[in-house]
Amino acid sequence: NRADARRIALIGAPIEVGTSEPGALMGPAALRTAGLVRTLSDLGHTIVDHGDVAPDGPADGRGLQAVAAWTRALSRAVEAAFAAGTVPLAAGGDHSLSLGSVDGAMRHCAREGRPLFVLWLDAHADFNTPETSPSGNVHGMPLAALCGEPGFPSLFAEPVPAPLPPENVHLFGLRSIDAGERALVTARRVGVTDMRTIDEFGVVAPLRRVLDRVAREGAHLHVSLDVDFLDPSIAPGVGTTVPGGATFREAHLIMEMLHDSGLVRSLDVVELNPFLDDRGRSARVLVELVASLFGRRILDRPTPAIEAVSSD
Ligand code: EXY
Ligand code: MN
Ligand code: MN
Ligand code: MN
Repeated sequence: NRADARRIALIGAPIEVGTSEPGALMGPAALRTAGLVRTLSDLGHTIVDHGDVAPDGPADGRGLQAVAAWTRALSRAVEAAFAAGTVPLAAGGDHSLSLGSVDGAMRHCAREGRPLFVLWLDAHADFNTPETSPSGNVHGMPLAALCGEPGFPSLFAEPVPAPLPPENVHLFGLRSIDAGERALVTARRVGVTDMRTIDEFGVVAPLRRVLDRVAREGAHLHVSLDVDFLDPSIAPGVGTTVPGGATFREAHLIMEMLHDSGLVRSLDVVELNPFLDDRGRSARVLVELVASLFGRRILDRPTPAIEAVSSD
């Protein structure tokens, strides 16, 4: 029985109305097939699979109305998971699902009187509005909607919580951004660790700064992991691959650091498209990464501080 044993609520969110590339609705099934539940329970956690959420209202066609129906349903499921004292793990599904999971986390945090901080591991900024979006795909817009940018129809259930402060969002792994969202990300002072920064400084120093701030502010940390954060060579199963992504080792180290921080309260795994995958490879990589985030480690002892590593 591990000291850091958690109770985890797996919530499938087979959403693909936010993207123009079909297949993401198979994501939750592929993560289950790749052994997500067994892997986490073998680590000593209690994990309950709540099955897939169903949209609350008509969700035909692509676009914001359909996304709103999923958002309301997922937000409720995530809020209920928090209320039950579990860690919600939302398995997608395209990235529009984070409208629901982050909305649920915002409601939970409002009740607890704690700030919410969102770490967005993604090649993209997902900060378009209906006006700036070049594609009209809602999976490129969730952060703008969550941060209260104008131009969206009502997506959230009443009463709508106060918007997420954009300074409490950190984009990590960014390497593809549209002109309109670049202007917004800059103007709103969204935190960014782009690939240029990672190339120069690695993942450790930038992530430590983020985690230190979350700890200092006593904030609730929500992590949203988009498959396209990873390099397409290790995770081809996603509709929006961008070259030059995180290596397995970088991603793995990030997950270990997140675990060791003890700060993660909720997680999304999004954009897995099994129809585009190569014999389940991407699903398996994701399960490995989630396992590391939940405490799988090579040795059963903490990583020593560098001063303590003996030279002989
Ligand atoms: N920025 C592009 C758009 O808005 O269409 C691409 C967005 C892809 C979003 C993926 C999920 O991260
Ligand atoms: Mn994304
Ligand atoms: Mn909490
Ligand atoms: Mn992306």
